Amino acid sequence: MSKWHILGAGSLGSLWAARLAQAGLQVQLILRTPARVDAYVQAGGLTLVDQGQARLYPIPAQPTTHDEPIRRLLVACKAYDAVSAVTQVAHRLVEGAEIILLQNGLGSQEQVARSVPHTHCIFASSTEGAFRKADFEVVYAGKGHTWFGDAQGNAAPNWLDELSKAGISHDWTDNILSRLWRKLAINCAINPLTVLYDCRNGGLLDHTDEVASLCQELAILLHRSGHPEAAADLYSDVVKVIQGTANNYSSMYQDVSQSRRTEIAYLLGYACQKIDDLQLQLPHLQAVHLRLLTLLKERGLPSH
Ligand code: NAD
Ligand code: KPL
Repeated sequence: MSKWHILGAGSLGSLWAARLAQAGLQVQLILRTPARVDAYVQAGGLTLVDQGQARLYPIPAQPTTHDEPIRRLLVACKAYDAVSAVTQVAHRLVEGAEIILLQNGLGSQEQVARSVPHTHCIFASSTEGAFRKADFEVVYAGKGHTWFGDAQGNAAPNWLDELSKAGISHDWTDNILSRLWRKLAINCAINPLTVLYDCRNGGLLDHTDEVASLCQELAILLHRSGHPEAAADLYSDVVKVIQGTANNYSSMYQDVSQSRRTEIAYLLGYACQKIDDLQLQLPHLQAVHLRLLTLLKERGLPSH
């Protein structure tokens, strides 16, 4: 049984680490620097708050500079940090090591796969919800599901059984890119508008014409990008997500309101780059992208 090395002890990384450790699996956290490891040791481990109950998990942690070889790596950084984080441990990855990429959106997965060609990358698309309450303390906010797949068409790995043992709801798909595109499209139809209208997801029910125009253009983009199945019933699904999460603030809204860097380059930015590459004219998407970039600039936040 390979050890689970987890790169990044933020929201999702901690959620995964705690559940795998609880199932008796070998877990090793990898933190940015020796100073972060010292702070982690001071905290006594990771705390996961699930249904109001806090539990401490004293999972071992090591810095990226450690020399232990890595056979299985779960990358739990933001999309914009994924390549640089993986590069920091590239020398530790054995030939054929498995890398599981939890990043939202598209673009970072290909960047990572290109940067470590001696490994085998598996992409994931997750609807789990977790947020950081404090350093090394994470709240499990909403149970979701994670899809895994191999864009190169390789068969499902045998560690999926370990996820079942850890109670991590999942499935394998032969078309992970289509799943990632579908989630990207849903995020592109909701997240930027919540920032621009300064509202919860439910506030978009007052702007359904604009949501519908974005969905129409996203469906064209999905078809032209080779993922027509990801376009099916997009608008009705987006409205269901808006209604089902009406009281929530989108992840992009939360990032902007807390002056944190967003993952825009891997969501709407990725979609607009694809529109340019395909020489399409999808004016609503392009206009929302520009409005969002302007807003980020005004707030002093990066556009990438
Ligand atoms: P997060 O910011 O809570 O955690 C990222 C962690 O990575 C941080 O602790 C950061 O310090 C660490 N990190 C960055 N660079 C590093 C490096 N070089 N070495 C070691 N650690 C490093 O982010 P998150 O919310 O867990 O999101 C991770 C990814 O999962 C994102 O792409 C996000 O969109 C996606 N996602 C998150 C959720 C969620 O509910 N949080 C749900 C679905 C998908
Ligand atoms: O995934 C989301 C996000 O906020 O990033 C949605 C589905 C829009 C829910 O808020």
